[in-house]
Formats: sequence, C-alpha cells, structure tokens
Amino acid sequence: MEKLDLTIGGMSCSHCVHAVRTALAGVNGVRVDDVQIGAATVAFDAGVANESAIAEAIEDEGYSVVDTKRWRESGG
Ligand SMILES: [Cu+2]
Repeated sequence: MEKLDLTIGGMSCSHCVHAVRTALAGVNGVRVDDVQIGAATVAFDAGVANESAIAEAIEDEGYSVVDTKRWRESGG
C-alpha cells in the first residue's frame, strides 16, 4: 500500500474530522489510518485509487488540500 499524508485546510472541530473521515472511507481502494483537525493519513492501493481522487473527496466536502506527501509503507 502507498501512504499519503494530507494537510487539510478548513477543518475546525470534531464534525470536520468525522466528515473528512467519512469522505476518505468512501473512496475505493483507500484505508483511513488517521484523521485529525487539519491533517489525515491514508493508505491506498495505487492500482485502484490515486492522489487526485483522494483530494477530490475532501474538496467535495468543502475542505481544501493544502499539501500532500506520498510515501511507501515499510515491510510490505
Ligand atoms: Cu467542524
């Protein structure tokens, strides 16, 4: 699995965390690892999902993706 750290703008409370988590969980091939106010980390299958689909799901909820950092899960 590829990993993606996202820096997210517009999040301010637990409602936002829930909305972002739900949006990410709805993207095919994505496993949500962590969501906090202003940031999220997901694992994704690069054969199914991609960075733009992940960012789009967040932006569809009204938040902005400020930065992304892609890395590879070790030991896999
Ligand atoms: Cu909120």
